[in-house]
Amino acid sequence: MKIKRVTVTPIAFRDAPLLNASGIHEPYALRSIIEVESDNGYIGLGESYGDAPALAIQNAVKEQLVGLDPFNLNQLRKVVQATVAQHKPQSVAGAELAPGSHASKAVSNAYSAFEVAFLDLQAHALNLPLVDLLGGKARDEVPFSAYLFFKYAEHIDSPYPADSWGEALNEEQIVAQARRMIDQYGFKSIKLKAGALDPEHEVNCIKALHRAFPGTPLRIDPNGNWSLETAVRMAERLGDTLQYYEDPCPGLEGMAELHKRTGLPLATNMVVTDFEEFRRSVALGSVQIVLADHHYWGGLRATQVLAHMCHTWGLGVSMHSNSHLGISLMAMAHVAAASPNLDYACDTHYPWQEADEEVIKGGKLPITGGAVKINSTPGLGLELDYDQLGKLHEQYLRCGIRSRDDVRQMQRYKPDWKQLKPRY
Ligand code: GKR
Ligand code: MG
Repeated sequence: MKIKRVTVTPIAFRDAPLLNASGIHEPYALRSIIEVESDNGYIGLGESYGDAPALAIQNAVKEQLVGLDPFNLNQLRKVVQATVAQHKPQSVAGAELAPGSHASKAVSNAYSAFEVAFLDLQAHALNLPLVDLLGGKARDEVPFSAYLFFKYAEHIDSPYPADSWGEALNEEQIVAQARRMIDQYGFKSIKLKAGALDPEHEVNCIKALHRAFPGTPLRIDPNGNWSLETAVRMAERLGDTLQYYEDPCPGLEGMAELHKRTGLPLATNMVVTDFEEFRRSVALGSVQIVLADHHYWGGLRATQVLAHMCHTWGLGVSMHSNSHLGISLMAMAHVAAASPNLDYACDTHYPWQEADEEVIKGGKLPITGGAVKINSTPGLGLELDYDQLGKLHEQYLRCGIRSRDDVRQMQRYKPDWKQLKPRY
């Protein structure tokens, strides 16, 4: 079996005005949809970053994959390494919260983008679900967490009609957002994206969630936007309400000190983003839970290695997410299903994506009882809807956004706004 066609299609889909430490989401999120087709008619799918630097590398790699054996992942890695060495990518300004946009992650990002498609193709050719190529199912369904955001009711200059979630800036609105997500998807854990408003207010919102959903595991994630002193003070106010405290303050040293002073379990997708940072974190005792993400950790197999390392060092594993569609959701679910110790509910932005903007046949994937089911259809079990792909590609061409920049977007609302690290 040889690869005969590879396509990379950039797409843009509507994204809500969600607030975070770097500012606010732009009206469209970018992704790339990858198809790898073999000479005997199988197609493997992948979904990855759609920012300009990531796309440039994916496009340069794709040309070199025709003729390759889709089982030869070492060859894929060689092609990716050589291509990145030629491209010398720059980091995208204003996207610090999207670890995949860091230049240092270029090899692992691009490798992962194609590895998922190669594995999907392999699994189709073998008539097996992808999870079987990762060692088989450790669980039949993968739990995800409700992912709450402070948000405005609509984007500046109303590029399209407001989303149906409405404004969420106060306790009542955040509790209502959680209630709607739980009613609709059955989530059994809740994460609140913080670092956007006053920390005392954000902690009050966690307390309101604690009162409204007693017994539900809660997490707060200020994306390193609180100083160590603020994170300690908020920890005192939070008491034992949290399942874990995600990236409250910056840096491996800061997190280590915070853990020493509070004893709280700390999770991260910011200070441990590769195996070198993992090593330093273990030496310092910085974090107790690592949030995996196959998109920048170097694919599904590397994510399993990470999970295994966490097991070896007695750390927990959970999963990070950025705005994404169904191919990413299913890839996350398959690797989580195949990783026995990935047993915290994973993050997902999927509920924020509109029902009419999925690229896979049949529309948005179901999340029921808070979980995604792994079924036994070959590969990821997905096919592209080419009308939808065309529509979202047209939207990409029209929207004018080429790299995520939450800082610049916030400056459209507040011209004097500056990113400070940490702000509080
Ligand atoms: O989409 O605003 C967002 C998130 O803040 C995202 O950029 C982060 O990478 O979800 C992420 C996180 O858990 O830190
Ligand atoms: Mg996070």
